[in-house]
Amino acid sequence: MSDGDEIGLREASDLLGLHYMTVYRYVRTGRLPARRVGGGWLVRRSDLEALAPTPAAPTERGRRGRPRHELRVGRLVNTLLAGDEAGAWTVIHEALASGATARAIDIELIGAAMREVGERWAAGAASVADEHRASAIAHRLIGRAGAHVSRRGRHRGRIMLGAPAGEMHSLPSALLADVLRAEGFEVHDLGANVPTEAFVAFVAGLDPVWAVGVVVTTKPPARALVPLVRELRRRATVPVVVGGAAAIGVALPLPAGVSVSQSTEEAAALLLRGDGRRALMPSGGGTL
Ligand code: B12
Repeated sequence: MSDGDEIGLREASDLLGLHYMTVYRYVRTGRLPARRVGGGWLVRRSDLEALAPTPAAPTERGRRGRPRHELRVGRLVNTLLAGDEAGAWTVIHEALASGATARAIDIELIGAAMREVGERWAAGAASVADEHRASAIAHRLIGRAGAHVSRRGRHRGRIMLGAPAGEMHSLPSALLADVLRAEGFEVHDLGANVPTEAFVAFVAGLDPVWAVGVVVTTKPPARALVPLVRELRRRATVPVVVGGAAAIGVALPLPAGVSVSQSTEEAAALLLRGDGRRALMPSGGGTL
């Protein structure tokens, strides 16, 4: 018998803004507690709240008054964690269809969803395998969405991105790469854990390079960061922008000509400008 707090899977999927099969998968995998009644399942409304994402920046409003953007991030988190790639793409596709920019898709949607995946993992609500599967799907979503948001025609310059040896997060540069491509740049993203020599030789061989972005996500920043940036400046005299979650508020002994960005927006602006010569660390740690 239902106790009033319980609802069927159809209503639950409607409330979560997810496909029925995604919610069914949650039940079958134990992510959503459920009670079998006759041929169907009942779940508690209160358990649905645990699946809701943390609030994101409000934009337009959805049917139930929750910001549409927040609903999309929530649906993306849920589909990513359920391994529902088709459902995840539907969320991205809807956002593209409503005119979302590369920034909105990559940073505000996929990036926000991956940060939430990290919160769930840190809280023990998602396994390491769930997180790996979500990351793999996120990479493919970025690739598919990229084809829709990249600008065609002659490019404005070439930007190199990558993470130093020891830094295993590749999504941050993949996300920023699409934002820069949408601005008309040719972007080469070397991804995570790039050996110093390989990174420097590649940049030096790709002359002319407009700017290089080096991203660190895990705190403390990978030990290879400083030697990499020094070598980049020594052998390829290009503007270098260091950034990412692990660079925020950190004093790094970096050479002159290297900017340390404190946000995604700032990193994008510095790379697009290509001057990279401004010392940004308020503590004075940005240049030596
Ligand atoms: C997916 C993931 C992984 C995957 C990465 C898969 C991949 N291919 O990228 C795997 C499983 C490999 C992984 C490994 C680890 N992870 Co992890 N991971 C994550 C997770 C869930 C998502 C990362 C992500 O893509 N975020 C989305 C983007 C949008 O986030 P972002 O960092 O803000 O990125 C933006 C900015 O960096 C910005 N940006 C700003 N300035 C600049 C400048 C430049 C030049 C560029 C290019 C970009 C840029 O661009 C991005 C776009 O907006 C995060 C959670 C989180 N909060 O991010 C944890 C997280 C980053 N991981 C964490 C940890 C602890 C680890 C491990 C140490 C776990 C372990 N014990 O092994 C290892 C790290 C190993 C290493 N040495 O690097 C912690 C880090 C905590 C800390 N103190 O640093 C987090 C925050 C999880 C948590 N809540 O604790 N992880």
